[in-house]
Amino acid sequence: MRLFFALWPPESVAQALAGQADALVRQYGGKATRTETIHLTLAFLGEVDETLLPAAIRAAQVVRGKSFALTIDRLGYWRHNRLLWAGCSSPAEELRILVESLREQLRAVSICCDEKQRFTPHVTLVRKVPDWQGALELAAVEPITWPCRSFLLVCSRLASAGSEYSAVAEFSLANG
Ligand code: 2AM
Repeated sequence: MRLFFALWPPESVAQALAGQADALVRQYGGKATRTETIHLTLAFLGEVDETLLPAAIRAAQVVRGKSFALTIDRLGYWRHNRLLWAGCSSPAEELRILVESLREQLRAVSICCDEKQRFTPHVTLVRKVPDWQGALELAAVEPITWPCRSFLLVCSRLASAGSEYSAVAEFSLANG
């Protein structure tokens, strides 16, 4: 099964981000992320044998993260995978601690996650942007506040309409 840990936005935040995605598609083309699949990946495990699922859940239960709020206030473009994304000009420190702690706990039970690249918190809004030569840093956006009180372990399946995600487990973040 294909697994990843992610923050999932409350409905109002998902709607606001979907509005951004639609505006970007009108301007640049590409394929907007469906509202119900908008998320921020914390750790991507990839294809994992089902027998490792209990260990992945236990690893996340050990993480003692604190709740926090993200301010989504910038847009970026990655040319290598033709993604337009939304992110934070100053991500909450609690997010960095959460990701480090989660990855450490996963390593402790020998579950690998993609750590080759530096963690850049991002929400993919548009995929398959057609040959765009524009700037990689886009204009700032009206800030969206995203309260984060839990994170999810998510299973991803490829369907005809794109990836379908289902939550496998939810992990609370303590009040800050
Ligand atoms: P993306 O939005 O930047 O494509 C489910 O596929 C989630 O895992 C997506 O948020 C995706 O990030 C992320 N993901 C997919 N492949 C990945 C990889 N090799 N390394 C890190 N994250 C990945």
